[in-house]
Amino acid sequence: MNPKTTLGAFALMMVVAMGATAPASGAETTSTVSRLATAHSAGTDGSLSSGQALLGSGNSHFNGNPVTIQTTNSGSLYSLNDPTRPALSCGRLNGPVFTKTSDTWGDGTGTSLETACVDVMFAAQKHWDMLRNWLGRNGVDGAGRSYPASVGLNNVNAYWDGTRTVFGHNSAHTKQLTSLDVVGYQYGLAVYEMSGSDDGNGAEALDLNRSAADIFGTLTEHYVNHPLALDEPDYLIGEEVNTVGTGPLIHMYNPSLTGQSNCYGSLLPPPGGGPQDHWFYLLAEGTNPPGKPASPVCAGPSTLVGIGIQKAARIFYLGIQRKSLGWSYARARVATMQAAKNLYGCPEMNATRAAWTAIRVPVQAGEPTCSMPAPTPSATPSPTSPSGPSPSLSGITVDPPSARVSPGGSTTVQIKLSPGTAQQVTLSASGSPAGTTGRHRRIPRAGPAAPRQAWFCR
Ligand SMILES: [Ca+2]
Ligand SMILES: [Ca+2]
Repeated sequence: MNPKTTLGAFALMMVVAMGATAPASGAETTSTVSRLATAHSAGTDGSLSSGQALLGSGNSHFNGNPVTIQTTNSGSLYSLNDPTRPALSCGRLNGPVFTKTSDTWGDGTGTSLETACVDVMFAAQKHWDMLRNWLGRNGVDGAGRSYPASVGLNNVNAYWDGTRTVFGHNSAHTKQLTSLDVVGYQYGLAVYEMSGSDDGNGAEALDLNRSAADIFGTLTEHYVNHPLALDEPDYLIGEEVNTVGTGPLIHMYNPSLTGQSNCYGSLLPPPGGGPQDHWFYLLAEGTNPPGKPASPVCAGPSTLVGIGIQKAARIFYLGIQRKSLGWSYARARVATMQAAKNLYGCPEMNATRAAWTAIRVPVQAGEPTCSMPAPTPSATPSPTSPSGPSPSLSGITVDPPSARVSPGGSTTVQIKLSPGTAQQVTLSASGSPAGTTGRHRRIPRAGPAAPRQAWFCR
């Protein structure tokens, strides 16, 4: 492969490991691999082996009526299988995927499990689209696949078990826990698990994991962008389902409102994710966003200006691609600052740093600065292999400098020129280990934050 691209913005280099049993040379095999291979075996994900992709009509409980969901037709039956997002399906817990002779689903009530699956399919499909359109990720697992969902858990709970998402009901038995943020949360746990590498079970790692799910749930809600009459975007978790009868479980702009920590250094068991939730809000929205809740700071300057949720999302997402054993708030600070610098530049990196400081994660040794090297117009980069060294060409950065790829999975590195440079650069992939392929594509730089919507001004 020897394509050319002009890197006026930035490009993504994706390295894909082929096969399910032969790890790429230099790549590490993780426990995730066997689980993925099992989940993807024929028949275990509930998907039909063949069928025609359709747009079904759903009567949802949380997302309006009608909603369009992707379904499958096979013979005389329609089913809640999504052939365009492989392995995504929905059925009763320990039962089959829902099927029927018409492609109209649900009755809009909070107690109907078929309706719950309408909401799950809608939310999971939008979550997938958000991953693709905002973050450049190919599916929940990063390799073009999702996971089945089950509804009807007879418990006030919802969870991701490593092979599927499962949804129960609220304490009043009036609603299923299938709102946009709860579904985005559960599939977000899957995305987080399959980003970077295993982060262990340390208290900070668990806290950051919980928060990452909050962020993915919130991103799903913002991507869908429902009007106020429905499940409008916010930085609350569980506000629509009223899980235990006390309203939202998390207020990301002020986690202390539900007993979580606002600040690093005072993590409260069990892991609640409060500090990173708070960081994300401060980065995206700042301390006093018009029409949105104010957010306090724990340290540093009292006023922060947000950079918008899509930029914050991409910085967060690129940061977690560096996740590894012993993941911590300190390492998340460094990783996201590097991500912000590579994706956007100094203003965004400074905003990322300010948000960490504001939740009391202190300055770390080796964190990036903004003294960018002078560009070299004639430079030609040599993109990294997944385990290769970081290129150090003047004016060109590759992030992350290395990554490991599970068999069947992929990783993405970003290649960016210093601001102010626009030049013809030849990308080539060479020295790839056996069983891997490399490809690159150009993606547009994210534009300015979307205009504030009227329904935020309440
Ligand atoms: Ca909402
Ligand atoms: Ca919400």
